[in-house]
Amino acid sequence: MESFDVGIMIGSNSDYPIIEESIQIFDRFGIPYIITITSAHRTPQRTEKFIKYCEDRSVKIFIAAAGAAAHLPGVVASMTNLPVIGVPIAATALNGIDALYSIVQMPGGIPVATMPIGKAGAKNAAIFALQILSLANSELRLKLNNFRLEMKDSIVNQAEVLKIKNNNVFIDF
Ligand code: RP5
Repeated sequence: MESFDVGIMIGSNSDYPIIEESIQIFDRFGIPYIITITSAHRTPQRTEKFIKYCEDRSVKIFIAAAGAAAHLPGVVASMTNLPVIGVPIAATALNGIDALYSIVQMPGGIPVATMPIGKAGAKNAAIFALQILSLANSELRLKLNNFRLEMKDSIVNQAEVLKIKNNNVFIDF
């Protein structure tokens, strides 16, 4: 049977452009994932079925992204003992604050690791998942270290460019 490391759920097709940030990270790191659309409110039985499907295929972490009254991550967390990462999406007039509050305020005992609203949250959800997976995977840990170094180099390069633009008045050290 095929196996995956991460199971991803989005509440609607309209959430897909946000969760693409997670997918790009998993593709870059070569991590096998499986993704579906399922809603806590509109398709609760489908959500439960997908969790079981993933657990049977060695999934180790779930990512659930949803907007509005975003109960998907909490409902997933209620149905599994695997770690659940929640991504709030801006889908209503409340711009994601509704989803953030829905996801972050879990009752004691059923945790959801809540990420920032939107694309940064989707990206961080994937990186956080990689960090968990890297606890048992030294090769992945090395890749994550290199990823950090690339980010560091990019900031140092930005500072260098700004310094040149400002006739070296901009202070770098
Ligand atoms: C949530 O409602 C979904 O996660 C989505 O973010 C939002 C709007 O869904 P659609 O009306 O686009 O299906 O359940």
